[in-house]
Amino acid sequence: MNILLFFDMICVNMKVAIIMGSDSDWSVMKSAVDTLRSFDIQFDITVASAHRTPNKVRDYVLTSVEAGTKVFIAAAGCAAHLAGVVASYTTVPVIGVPISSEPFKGFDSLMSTVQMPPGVPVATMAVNGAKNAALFAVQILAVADEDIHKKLTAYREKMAADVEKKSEHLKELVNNI
Ligand code: RP5
Repeated sequence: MNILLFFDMICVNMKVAIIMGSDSDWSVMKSAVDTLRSFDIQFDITVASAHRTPNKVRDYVLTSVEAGTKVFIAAAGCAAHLAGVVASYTTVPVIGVPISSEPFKGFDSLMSTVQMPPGVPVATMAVNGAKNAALFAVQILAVADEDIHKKLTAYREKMAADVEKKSEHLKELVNNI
């Protein structure tokens, strides 16, 4: 793949790059996209496989770093080496999302993503943990961005308020039995 073509494809202000091993990972990864959008975080997304298209993975990572990407999210299933391979090409933080797949329900993906050798870490989320991957990316960006930090604080406050509402609702239900 031509490097210049990648420059055309990648938004200059992009903060997060999402790489999926296959388009079949999209149904899980959609929640990462939804979450990044809810924080107004610019991102790029592509399909590139550590095994099927290793050269594309390398070109995409190097071009994204050049374009200013601050965090990678790499999602893959089966023998999920994608996040580790992405991490091998950059010192930009890499968040791994092991995707659930048959016949091991994501345990294979989890082990392949989380068991990195010392020296090249991947921040591995839960199996299918796409939403937390996006939130963790937002947290990394928030360290150096006050606007994002404020949005994160508001997000946490709303989450806590929602838990309280649920608690009150449950009490009402129990009292009316
Ligand atoms: C992995 O193999 C992908 O990330 C996907 O989770 C899994 C199956 O890929 P497909 O055969 O559906 O393309 O590389």
